[in-house]
Amino acid sequence: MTDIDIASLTKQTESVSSEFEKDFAATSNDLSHKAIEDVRIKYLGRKGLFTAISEQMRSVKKEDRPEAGKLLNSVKKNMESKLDQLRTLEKKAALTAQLDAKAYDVSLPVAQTAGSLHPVTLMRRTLLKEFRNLGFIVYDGPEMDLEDYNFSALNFKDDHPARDMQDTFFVKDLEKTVLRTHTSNIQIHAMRNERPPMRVVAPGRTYRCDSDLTHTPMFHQIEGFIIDQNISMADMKGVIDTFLKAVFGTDLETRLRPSYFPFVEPGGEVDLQCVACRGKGCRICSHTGWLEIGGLGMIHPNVFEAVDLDSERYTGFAFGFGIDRIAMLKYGLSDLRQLFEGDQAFLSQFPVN
Ligand code: FA5
Repeated sequence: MTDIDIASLTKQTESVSSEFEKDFAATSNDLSHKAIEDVRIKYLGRKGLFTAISEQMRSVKKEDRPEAGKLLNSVKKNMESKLDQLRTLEKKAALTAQLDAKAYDVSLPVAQTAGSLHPVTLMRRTLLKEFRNLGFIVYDGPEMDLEDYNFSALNFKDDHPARDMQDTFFVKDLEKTVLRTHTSNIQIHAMRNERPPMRVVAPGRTYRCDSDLTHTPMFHQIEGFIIDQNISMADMKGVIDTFLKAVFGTDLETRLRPSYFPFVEPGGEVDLQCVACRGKGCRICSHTGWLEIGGLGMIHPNVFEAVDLDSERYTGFAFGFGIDRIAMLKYGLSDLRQLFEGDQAFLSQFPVN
């Protein structure tokens, strides 16, 4: 094979580069994923024009090789960076087209758009109405709280995995402070402020490092508990059955199964039949036919001790349900994250009140 000198290699790359620049300009004016891919394949593909030149490297005269290497590298870098530019332009154009297709007329008079309530607001109101009917008072409390309220007083040991950075948002520069991972912190606030008999519900925002079809990093829970003398699991089952029937009627099956939470003993979880597949098993319910909506149980004596209540004298039960999950099931949503995308077309399907 005859040796190739640097002059001949330079000539070839100039010719291919100039053709590439023409294709680059033409594709910039007519962007599509396919057009960009075609340019890439034409030059950098297995049988591409640039690839063919770089394959001649083996035949370049030994003394010309360092210079030839430099030349080919810089041509290739230029091509790759221009292809990246085209990809960015294509993404921008797609986004603009998407926004244009959903253009809102911001000059429309307010009276013509009735507005609607967010599904989570609708569900929170439904739940609060039912619990008020059952004699509960509504309590509020901090979303950013001390670990003591969120974990320690609730009988979470220091090495409990929920305290891990992977699950919990810790507040930077504020020692022992977290975004509450559940509304159970309200149990401690309420029990330290009031004395039994108590019948409390507390809805609110909660936070965890979580995101998939049935989890969002910010979500809503409703906590509830009753403390008095002689409160039993039968009372707990009565309250839970009543509120589930009020929300879902007899439409969906529910089940109660044992589970562990450090602040209750015994503890359990409530599952609702998956609305999407009616219990057959699908992607949304991880093929189990059920979706978990919350936890519950009899309040642990260690919790009473942490708030100076006599656990010989008082008993109680507590529960914590995901409001968004209940809304998801009630309104038949296939992805919980829809609730927080702010899509007006989705939100306007819900009633005004
Ligand atoms: C708790 O948070 C307990 N505090 C519940 C409890 C209260 C148990 C009182 C006993 C007594 P859990 O981690 O399972 O439990 O969450 C409760 C519910 O919140 C879940 O069933 C689910 O409906 C909802 N939930 C949890 N994480 C998310 C999330 N990332 N996105 C949306 N909903 C969630």
